[in-house]
Amino acid sequence: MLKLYYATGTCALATYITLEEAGADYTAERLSFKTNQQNSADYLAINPKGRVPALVTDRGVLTETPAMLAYLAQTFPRAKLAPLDDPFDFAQVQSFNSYLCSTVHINHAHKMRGARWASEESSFADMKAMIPKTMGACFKLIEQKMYKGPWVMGDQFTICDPYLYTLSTWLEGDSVDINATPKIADHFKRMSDRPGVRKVMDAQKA
Ligand SMILES: N[C@@H](CCC(=O)N[C@@H](CS)C(=O)NCC(=O)O)C(=O)O
Repeated sequence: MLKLYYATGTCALATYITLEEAGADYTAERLSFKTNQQNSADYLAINPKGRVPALVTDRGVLTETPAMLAYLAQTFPRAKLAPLDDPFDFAQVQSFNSYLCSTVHINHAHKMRGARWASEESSFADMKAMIPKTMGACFKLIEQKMYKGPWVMGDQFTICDPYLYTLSTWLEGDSVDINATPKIADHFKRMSDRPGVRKVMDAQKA
């Protein structure tokens, strides 16, 4: 059975939702960032990066969201969560998810995790002040140039959708108005109504 390590309000939500959408048999264990559990000896033995998510499989531990999402799409092909038999289409899925991971998520991280890149208080303030601009610009680019509709990749719901939804949940806290990107606002609403998404959001609150 698969086991997901997650914390609430984090990028781990994308993998959590995808486990549901895939119909996977899994358990989920919540870590507390308040107590810095991601850096506890027990958790570092699972994921030495000290980050969530981590997915324990029967072959070993996987980290990095795009890798986990692709693994789930390939492991549960009947859920049709990616165009697995078309190398170009699959690469487009990976391209979208890589952008979320390597650019959008990193912009967001400048709010709480500035100490990764600087040590002066003034640097933190400067980084935080940039977030509405950088996150807003990323979401505009997604809306105008990347999003196909009605799902991210077009007619097929894919592993891009839970990931975009997850990062969209951060917009309000980042002072970005989701309604400035109407297609993504509509995507957010439709994702929120999916039974799997509701189940995961409720489980996170419990
Ligand atoms: N590239 C990784 C990023 C993982 C990551 O940075 N996770 C954050 C939560 S969104 C975390 O665990 N932060 C804890 C910390 O920095 O101490 C992925 O996409 O899975």
